[in-house]
Amino acid sequence: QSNRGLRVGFLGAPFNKGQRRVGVSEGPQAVKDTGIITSLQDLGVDVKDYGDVEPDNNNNNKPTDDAGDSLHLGPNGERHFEAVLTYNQRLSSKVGEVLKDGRLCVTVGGDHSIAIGTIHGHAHTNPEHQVVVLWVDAHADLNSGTTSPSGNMHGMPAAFHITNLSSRHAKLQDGFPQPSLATIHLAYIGLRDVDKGERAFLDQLGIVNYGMRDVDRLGMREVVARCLDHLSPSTTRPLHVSFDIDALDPLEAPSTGTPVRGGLTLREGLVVVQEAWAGGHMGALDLVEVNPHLGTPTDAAYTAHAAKEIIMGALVGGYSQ
Ligand code: B3U
Ligand code: MN
Ligand code: MN
Repeated sequence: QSNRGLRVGFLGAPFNKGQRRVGVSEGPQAVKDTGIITSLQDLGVDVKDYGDVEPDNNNNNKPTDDAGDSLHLGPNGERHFEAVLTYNQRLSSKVGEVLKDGRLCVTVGGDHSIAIGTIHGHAHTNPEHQVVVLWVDAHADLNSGTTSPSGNMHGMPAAFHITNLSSRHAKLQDGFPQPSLATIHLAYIGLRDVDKGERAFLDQLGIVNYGMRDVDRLGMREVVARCLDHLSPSTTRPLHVSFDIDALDPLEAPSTGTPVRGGLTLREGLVVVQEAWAGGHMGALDLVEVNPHLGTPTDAAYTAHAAKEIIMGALVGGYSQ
């Protein structure tokens, strides 16, 4: 199998204000340090590095628990509401730029709040303003300010995109972000730490979600097959994969902000992205929540390596040559 013809754009999103731990803004560099771009080029992929979308200077990219840093709460208690949304507005445009260059857009975070911008950019660049989203995560990231136990916006990005939930979210004055997803255009894999309000949304809206028990019972091949069958990505409705590294078990990916035991093996994570790759129509991929400041340097390198494997699996189906 040749990867000639595959064109990829790499974006770094070193943003950390969607949560409270220092270091997740070093995620893009840690993943790049694995040599992923060279590895892809060695496999015949045309890769362009678009660099990082830098957070505003006046945001300083300080984590939200820094002493003396005002929280700038949103109308429903969202921490750093405006900083998160203005950053994502810029990120959305940049993702659009990469896609208009005819490249599959890979965005490396950063915390998961950056999926507000990546999915927005992907959806609104598409002529039909539509994408389908496969969300791979221990968490549903479906909170609103009122249901969130933490006020952390990395626990909210999915909800901003769902048309039926967006009225629960305040927006920037110019209306950003505009929702683009019907509930049938989102599916989850890997859930095991879902808040009460999130569970209510999943059930009420009938959003397809496969938790760890489903993975145990059905096996990952069946779980992914069902998700892809449900989402049915196509040229008019390309696939966006938003992969939170904490979907993997902490034994596989220890350096992340909110690890939850009992997660996916790296192999299971690879089955998800390889099947998504095999099905075609992937337009964009997020890889988020790698925090190289957490754990030992060995943990950090191990986690970044897992991230590299997941990205390679999604882009070229793995290393098979
Ligand atoms: N659901 C919790 C915890 C959480 C969400 N996403 C992460 N952690 N990474 C919340 O704060 O919304
Ligand atoms: Mn997440
Ligand atoms: Mn998560």
